[in-house]
This record gives sequence, structure tokens and C-alpha cells, in this order.
Amino acid sequence: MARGYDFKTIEAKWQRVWEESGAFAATEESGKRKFYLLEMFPYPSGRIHMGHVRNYAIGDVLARFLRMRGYNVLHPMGWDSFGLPAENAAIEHRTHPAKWTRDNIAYMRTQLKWMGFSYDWQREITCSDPGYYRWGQWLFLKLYEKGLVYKKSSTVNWCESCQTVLANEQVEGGLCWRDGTSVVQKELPGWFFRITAYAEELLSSLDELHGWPEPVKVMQRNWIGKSVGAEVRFSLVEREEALTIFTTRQDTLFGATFMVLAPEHPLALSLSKGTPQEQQVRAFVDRMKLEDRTQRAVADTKKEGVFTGAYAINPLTHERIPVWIGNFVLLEYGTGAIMAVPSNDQRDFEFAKQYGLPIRLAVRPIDIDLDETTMQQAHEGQGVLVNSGPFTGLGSEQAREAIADFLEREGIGKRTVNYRIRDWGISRQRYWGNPIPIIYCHGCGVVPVPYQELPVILPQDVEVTMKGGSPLQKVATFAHVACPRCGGPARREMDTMDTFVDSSWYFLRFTSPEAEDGPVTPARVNYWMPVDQYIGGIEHAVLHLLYARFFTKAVRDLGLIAVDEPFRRLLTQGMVCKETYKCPEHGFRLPEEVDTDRACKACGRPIEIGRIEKMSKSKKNVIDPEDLLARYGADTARLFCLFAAPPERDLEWSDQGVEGSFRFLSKIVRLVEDQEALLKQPSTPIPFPRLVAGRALYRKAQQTVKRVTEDIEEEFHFNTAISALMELANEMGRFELVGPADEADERRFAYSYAVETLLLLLSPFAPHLCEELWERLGRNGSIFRATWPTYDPSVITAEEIVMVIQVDGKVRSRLFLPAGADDSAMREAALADERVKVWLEDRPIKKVVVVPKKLVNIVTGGV
Ligand code: ANZ
Ligand code: ZN
Repeated sequence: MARGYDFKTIEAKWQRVWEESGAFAATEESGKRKFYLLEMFPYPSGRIHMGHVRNYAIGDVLARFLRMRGYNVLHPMGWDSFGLPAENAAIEHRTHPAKWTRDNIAYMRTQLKWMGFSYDWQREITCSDPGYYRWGQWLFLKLYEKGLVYKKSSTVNWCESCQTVLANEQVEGGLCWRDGTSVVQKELPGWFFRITAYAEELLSSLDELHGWPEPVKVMQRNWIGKSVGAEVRFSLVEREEALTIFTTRQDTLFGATFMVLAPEHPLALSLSKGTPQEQQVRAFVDRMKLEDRTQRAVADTKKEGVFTGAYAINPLTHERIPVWIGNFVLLEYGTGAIMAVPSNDQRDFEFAKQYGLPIRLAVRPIDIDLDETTMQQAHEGQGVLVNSGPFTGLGSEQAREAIADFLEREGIGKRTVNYRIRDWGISRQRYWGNPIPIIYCHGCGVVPVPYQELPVILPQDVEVTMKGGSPLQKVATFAHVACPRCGGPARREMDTMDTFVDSSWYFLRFTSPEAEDGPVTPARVNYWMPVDQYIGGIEHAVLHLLYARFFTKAVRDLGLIAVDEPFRRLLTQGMVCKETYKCPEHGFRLPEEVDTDRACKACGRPIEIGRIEKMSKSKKNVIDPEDLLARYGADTARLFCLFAAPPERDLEWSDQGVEGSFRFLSKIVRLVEDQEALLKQPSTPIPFPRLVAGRALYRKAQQTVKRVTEDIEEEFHFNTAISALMELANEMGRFELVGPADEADERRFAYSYAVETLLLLLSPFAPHLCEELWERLGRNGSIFRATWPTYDPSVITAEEIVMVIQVDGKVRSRLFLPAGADDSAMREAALADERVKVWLEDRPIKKVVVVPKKLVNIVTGGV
């Protein structure tokens, strides 16, 4: 009698068993190969969303698979729990960020457990716990001692609505990455991590990250932005100072017809002082201060500038050239000043056209003659030097070396390397973050909090508001302290650290989460690191992954760990998307706001089926994983996410897809239940060459082992792995378990083998159900302690011959041999066959006749 697929009972039961038995706790074992598998930990926003379900389902399949493959797997989970949303929620819901965060974590942890993810919960990390952030402060101070942390005043990106500074990485097209509002420039002191000290290594070791997607590496390379070129000194007419510029194209020096300074350049105002230009320059510089720097540098921003009234001397042509100020030159890059070569640089070309400045060709294409009076755009590529004195006729690459040599010899300039990456500003004027462990004393200046006084505890009794900067300022007991050095009155640093600091080393802490005498325990961290597989969203391609790489290298240089890179392999999964419904009157609509005849329930207008887009509240196309859990259970939810698309691609939500996954699992239940009694009896293994009735099914099961194993291991193609399992299930559904009496054993054996194989292969995807059926069949222990099945390459090839074996002319046996079997292989197999041996007994063999590919006749001496 069918009991059906009671996922509720099954899932609750196994979640309890796994939890109580500590099934997924990892310890350092020297005998096994270790595998550190990590998914990006979530921000505890309140509930898990489909993106989490997908990300963590991908990870969990690998974790369970690898354990069955014999690896010692570390698969931890934690909470990236500092950050702004907690403060915003606290204001909105009149609660405390700590409580809001704690409640959210408790709920989301339960949700993750409902999903059946095999985490080692004993290693859980919460970033807002003093036990964790203490070590973030400790690392801050160690890096401060090494000169990798420093304080400076700088122009920062300031988000008015978040009331805090944003790193350059957190500004996207001039807008705040978090809330999309505009960012203004503001002068502010703050703390910086000297990530630029590792620019070269961060760049060069990307080449060794073979397990990383190329697009991510490209983004990181661009972000680091290495440029090889030269600095060249231009003297100024009738002035003491000189102007130093950075160029990657010193081969174009003879074409430099003017110079351009960044509006913030120290010389910008002073050069025009006392000249008729002064007023105009000041007005321009003031106006530029209000503009967003990243936007200014974008290629299609209109070029704007003003003449300073000053002239410089081109050190190679000795000509007087005018010095301008321009919007497209940035202070933070190179030297904040450029030589403009309009013939060979498009921005300079546009600027020259705009203001009627001279253009002189320096490098022309190899095969086309150009005329500077008729050029429509700059020739930016390589070519041949013209108008370039002794260098005329050289190829541009060769000329770059020759001119660099010349500049160095004459003392006019030197070869330099420039990086686009800037140091990482980590000061945030917010409450809910890790306090920066610094004290300011009147007498002693900047004093680090002594190590033995860590952690600086984030006070809890604060009132969180959005106005007037950090609420910490108002906590007198926090703000005022005695100076650790002189005992005099001092005050604490009020800023907290960017939450990206917390996520830059959490993966190290998972290896030894209870360590009390340092951020990590060396033996344990060195056993587990590096992370063998990291899985998360592509949105972290630059920010988080770059910071984590930087921290790993810095912590290595503190002597705490032995690895150079944190993540050996990286998988960036696609987004979870769904179609949208749009009413011409009411905008985006929820599915329940739409009638069955596709009309808006509010106004009756026809609903337009909108684009398939990433699930988001604003698009009203979100599916709450909890609804899915309630209706279909965790195994279906997991299976659907893994079946609907390969991990790196976007996943398109489909109700039918969910239904299909559920039906498949229900079918597995039937395949087992219908034959439960039979399957429970132990069946004697039958060697494959003799297997007849169950031969095709047995082979299909073995082929499935190969496909599923390779799909998971090589490409993470879980979707095709699941298709293979569906095919196997179909074949099992068609299989006749009942047949002639003499085939009963064979059929039972083949079917049992197929069931067992199917459950083992499916278990990483649908762990609860497979564990349950494994138990019902009376198999020993947890399915996750079982060994992953293997296959015999000769079994899975379908090409074979049926060899008839006769003894003295009478058919006594049949064997299946690989199609390539030659006479001697046939002969050997025939003589070794148990059924044949019975007929031979002790009789002497007179002769063995082989008919190739068909038959072997053994002729005996008779009795
Ligand atoms: C003269 C020249 C001639 C340039 C030419 C290019 C082509 P990358 O490759 O991105 O490093 N540059 C230098 N500092 C700048 C700043 N602070 N703001 C804006 N532009 C700046 O670019 C290096 C080139 O960008 C430099 O080489 C300089 O223009 C410009 F045919 O110098 B070049
Ligand atoms: Zn002091």
C-alpha cells in the first residue's frame, strides 16, 4: 500500500537526526584529503530569499557529494551581521539593531535548517559578536603597526541618505550602491587600509587562479589598473615650479601641444593668480568641486576647461605650450596633470577642437597618411613616429623605450608604473559596526587601544537616529576614556569599520572559531586553508573578493597563515529570475493581484506580461522560499533550483518546473515502496558477464554513475546530472521485476542495484528523501556515510557479443563479452565460467574450438 510522499514528516525527522548526531561536524583528520567548501555568508536581513536557496543548494550538493567521495569536508555558515540595514530597521521599527539582528539570525538559521543544508553549525560565526569582532580589531592594530593602516583626510564619497562615507567600489555610476541615491564629495578624515601596497601581487597572482571565472579576473585586473609609462617634468615659463605629468605614451611627446591640470591640482589656482584669467579659473574650479569625480572621467562626458594664463616648455620640442585646467583630468591618478597630445589621444583631441588648440601629429598609422588639419579623430593605436626629431621613423613601441632612455639620461623624467586602485577607506560614521580601536589623547595624539583591552565593546545603550552622524558620540561612557599611555583625558574614535572588513577574513576564522589567543589557530587554519571552492554572487567580483585577497596576503605577512590566496576555485552563480506582471494603471502587480483572465484586479485593465527579471520586491516577482517549503518541501525546492539551470546561468522561475521536481521525487518513492518487501531481502550479486535479464538496467545504472559523477565533479552541471537520474528512474519504471522463475534472482539483483545506485546518486540533491528510503530498505547507517558508487568502464559500453559456451556440443552457458574480445579472451572466459566448470568436473579437456565472436565448444575426453 502506497504511503505517498510525506515530505513534512520525512524532512523534520532527518533534520532532527542530523542535528542530534552532529552529522556534519568537521575535524582536522590527517588521513583524509581535506576540502574546504564555502558559500558567501548572508546578511541577516530577516528571511532567506530564493537567491540564498540557490546559492546554498549548489554548495550543499557539493558538500554531500565530496563527503561520499571520501573527502574530509569543512562546510560552515555564519552571519555578516554588521551594517546599515540593521540601523535603518531599528529606526523604522523602533527596536535595537542588536535585537533586530539577533532575531533575524535566529529565524534565518531555522530556515536554513529547514532546507537541510549540511553545515557544521558548531562553527557558526556572527560578525557582530564581540568574540569575532575582537579579532577584527586585533588585526586592525597589527596592520597599523606594520604601516598598512593609516589615517588621512581626503575627499570622500558621501551618501546623504546613508549619512556615511562610501568606498570608490561602493559608488556605481555616481550613485550609492546600496540605495541608488546620489553621492556628493566631502572632505573628511578617515582610516585607510593600504591595499595599494599589494597592488602588484594582487594583479600578478590572478594568473595562478586557474579555478576562477575569467570575467571575474578581468574585472579585478581592470580595477587594479596597472599602467606602465613615464613621469616627465615640464618646466614652467618664468616660474620656479615644474609640472610633472604621467603618461603611458612618451612616444607621443613631440605631439604635446598643451597641458591640462586637474581642477583640484595645487597649481591650478596659483598659476592664474594675478593674471586676467584668475576670476574665470576660480569659478571653474569651484564648479568642478560639486561634480562627481567618477562621472567627470567617463569618456562621453563633455570636455570642459579653462586656460590658466601660464605656459610650460615641451622638453623635447622646447616650444611654449599653454597650461589649461580640464574636467577630464583627475587629481588622484598619476600626478593629476597630463601632457595633451590631441593627435593621438581622443580626449585631448576633443578638448583641442573645443578650444581651438593646436594639433600636431606625433604617431601615424603604418599604412595610412594622416593630416592633422583634416583628422576627424585621434589615432590612438600604435604606429610610426613623425615630426619627432631624431626619433622620427621609429615604431611607437620601440620609440617608447628610446624616449624613456633619453628622458632618464637627460634627467627630464623616469619610467614609472601607476595603479588605478586606491587605498581602501574603512571609516564609517555609523553605529552598527566594529569600533575602530583607537584613542585620541591631547598629549599623546593617536594611541592604539592596548591589545589586552580588546575588544572595544560596541555600547548597546544608544539611541539610533539618522541625523547628526554616529550615535556613539552621544554615549559619554564610550566616548570619554583615560589615555592608555598617560592616563590623561582622551576620547575614542567614533567611527566604525566598513562591514567589508568583517567579510575579509571570516573564512579564516571558520577554521578555528573558538580561538582565544589569536584570530586563528595556526595548525587548524593551515590544515583547512585555502578554501577549495567558494560560491557566491557575481556582484562581489571586485569588492569583497579583492578585499579578501588583500587580507589573506596581509595576514600571511603577519606570519599567521601560510597561503597566498584565499579561494582556490570560485563559482559565481547566476540570478534567480521570474516574469513580471504590469498593469498600465497600477504598475507592477503581484500574481494574486491579477485575475485568471489576466486583468488587474484593481482596475480590470489587461495585464502585460513583463520581462523576466531578477526577483525583487519592487518588481513584485518574488517567490518566498517558505511558501515553496510548505507546499513541496525542501528536497523539491533544492532539486528545482539545481535542475532549472546550470549554476553559473540565470535561473528562470517556473511553476511547472517545481511541479515536475515534486513529481519526480514522488515517483522515486513509488519505485521503492512498490517493491519494498522484495528490496529488503538481501540479493546475491551476480557477476555482470552472466547477467541476462537485468543486464540493460544494470548497465543503465552504471552509465548513470559515470554521468552524474562527471557532471558534478567537472562542470557543476547539476541539471544534466538530474536528467540522467530521471532517465534511470524511467528505465526502472519500465522494468519487469517479475519474469520466468530462473531469472528471478537476476531481476531482483538488477533492480536492487538500480534502486541503491539511484538513491546514492540522488542523495546530495534530495538528502531527506534518500536518507529515508535508504533506511526503509534496511541499509546500514546514514546514506551519507556510504561510499559514492563507482562504475566499470567495460560494463558501460553497450557494444558487446553474446558468447555461447558448449561442452561437448551441448549449450551449457552464455556470457556477454566486450565487442573487442579476441579468441583467447573468449577461451579464457569460457573456461573460467562457474556454470561450465560444473560440466567439466574432472574430465580432461581435449580441445577448445573457438568460433570468433560467437561460440566456444569445449571438447572433453568423456567418461
Ligand atoms: C599622453 C598621451 C598620449 C596619453 C596619447 C595617452 C595617449 P591609463 O592607460 O589609464 O593609465 N592621464 C594621466 N593621468 C591622468 C589623470 N590624472 N587624469 C586623466 N587622465 C590622465 O592612461 C594613462 C594616460 O591617461 C596617460 O597617457 C595620460 O594621457 C592620461 F596618445 O599621456 B597620456
Ligand atoms: Zn595620552
